[in-house]
Amino acid sequence: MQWRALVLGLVLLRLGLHGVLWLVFGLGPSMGFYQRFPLSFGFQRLRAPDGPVSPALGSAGPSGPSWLQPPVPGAAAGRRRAPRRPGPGMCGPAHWGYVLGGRGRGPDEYEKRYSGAFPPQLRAQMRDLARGMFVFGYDNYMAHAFPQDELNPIHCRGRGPDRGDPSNLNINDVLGNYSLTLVDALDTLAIMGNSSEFQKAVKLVIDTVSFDKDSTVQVFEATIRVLGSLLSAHRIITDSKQPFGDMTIKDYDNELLHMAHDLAVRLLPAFENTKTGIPYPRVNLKTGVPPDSNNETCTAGAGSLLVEFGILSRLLGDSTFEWVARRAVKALWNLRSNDTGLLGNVVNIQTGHWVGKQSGLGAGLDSFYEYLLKSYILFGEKEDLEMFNAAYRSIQNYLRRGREACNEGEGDPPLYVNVNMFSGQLMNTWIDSLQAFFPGLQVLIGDVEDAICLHAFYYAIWKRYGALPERYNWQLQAPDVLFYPLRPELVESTYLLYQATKNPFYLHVGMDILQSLEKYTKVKCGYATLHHVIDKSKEDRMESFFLSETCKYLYLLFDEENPVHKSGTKYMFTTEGHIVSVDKHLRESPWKEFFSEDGGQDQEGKSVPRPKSPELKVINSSSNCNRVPDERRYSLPLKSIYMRQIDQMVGLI
Ligand code: DMJ
Repeated sequence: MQWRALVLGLVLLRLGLHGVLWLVFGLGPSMGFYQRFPLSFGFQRLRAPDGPVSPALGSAGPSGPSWLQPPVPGAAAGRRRAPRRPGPGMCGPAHWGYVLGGRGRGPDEYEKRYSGAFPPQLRAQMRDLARGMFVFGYDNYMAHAFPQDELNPIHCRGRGPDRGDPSNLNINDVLGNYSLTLVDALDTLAIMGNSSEFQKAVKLVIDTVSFDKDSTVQVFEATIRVLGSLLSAHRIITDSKQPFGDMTIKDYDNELLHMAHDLAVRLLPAFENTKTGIPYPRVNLKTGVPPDSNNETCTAGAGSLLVEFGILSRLLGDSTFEWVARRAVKALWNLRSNDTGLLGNVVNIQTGHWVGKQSGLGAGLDSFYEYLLKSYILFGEKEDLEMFNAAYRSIQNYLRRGREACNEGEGDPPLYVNVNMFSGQLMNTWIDSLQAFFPGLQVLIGDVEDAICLHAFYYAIWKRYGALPERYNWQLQAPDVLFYPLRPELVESTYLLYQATKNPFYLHVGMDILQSLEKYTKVKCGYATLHHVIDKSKEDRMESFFLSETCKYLYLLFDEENPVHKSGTKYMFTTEGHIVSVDKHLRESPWKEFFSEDGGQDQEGKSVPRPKSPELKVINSSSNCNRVPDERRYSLPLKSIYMRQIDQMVGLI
């Protein structure tokens, strides 16, 4: 009798205990007794670390993810809510690990791998690795390729324009016979504090580079890689504060600015004889627009010139350059769809008809969006911000698929797809590696949460291949286009997200990227384009953006004390990764009345003050999370259950 009472008592005690746990924490169903009751609290419907896929989490199964479905009309309209900024919880203890990860079993695999602090020694090691990567590529370029444009890193040779095959645009659009790699790398030398090499390189550029060349180049490429770099280096040289060390040049007489002017004048013919004001895609630096020129241009190519042209105009006090670049942006903007507000990716510059109706965030459109915002940050013209905000709304309404919030809720993670600009209907099921820049742009506007999710998707693809395929088909869970030319976009977003969140997760990501670059792309004389991200075969090409962007962002990610994010100066990166300081002189345009529709005045003729610039997250280093002792643990920026979901959706696990 006594033992029966004891058993009954124990059973009642257990029931009571489970009841309390169930009511307070929702832990009941995981315990044997309750397993038959399909209770459905939010997180219990998500997949346990080793459990089956829950329909509530979304579908990477045979029917495909929900990204195939059109967004519910108007559903995303309100998504541009007050952006959720990373709160103090970002740096707090990993409490989600208990709730979502390995309940009762300690941190799950993601937490084990990513939530630990990043020791300062490891960080310094990674910074040195990034610097070494740049130095190896740069020194080999100087030894084997200069004064040619690019380094062929496998055969240790130089490469210039393909004169034998003018239709080889992949080469000829970029290589102008103007020592491209040296010019493009100038400000990376300064950022790495290498004043002697910076001074030597600037003198070489001044003494040996000429734009009086019979080269037909793409206006966009010449602008972002060459013009932008010359302007950036000029500003570094003439900066009275010299935050990177002594980067002054003896007897400097604004030569780089004059060179930038010379180049821009040679690009100007592209803006003539065009009925829409949208420029021709290519010019010959000696003779202007070729007689057989193509009338079709991509939106990003024609509409992402304003930052460099605007800086040049404002430094010279000559409105011409900004005027033509701004006219092109407005012409494109006026051609957007009345229904969706979206732009296509290819347009005829004479008729204004859209030849390519695909609207997405990657190739053909990427930097168009980027420069609407960055032009505003730099010049403070209100209309640029208005265009950007309207574009961002259309992107959210028509391109964004998946669950509303990145870090909570059910369904597939958010993804930005390619749609028809007029109907908003899905055009294909791939995303490209260029789109990986977008989380960085979202950081600048403060939409950090969405940035975290999109970045995580691209990082999952990187983890799968050790690189980013040029196009990845999310429905097939396989690459559509297999090469990886050492692009910077994922590193760029990683760096900007780290600056915004200070979450060491992004240092782990950077280390991962750095190590796979070393492993898969390093060759005898530099770093080589991956021809095939699966078999890791290579092409003998190292594009100039590898030194100007990829190495720079990796270095900055690990160089905590760098003046770019330490000094009182605010820097912005051009689309080619060149730094420009944001200062009030660039915001003083003497010709404002020509550009601004309101002429700087309200309807009653009173002058309107310039809008304040948004606070740049990139220079906000108020958090001290990077200085915590090594044993600290951090909550992951994206809950581990969602990381797992994304890894499954790209076929990684
Ligand atoms: C670079 O030239 C620039 O980042 C540009 O905006 C896009 N393409 C390359 C890098 O991928």
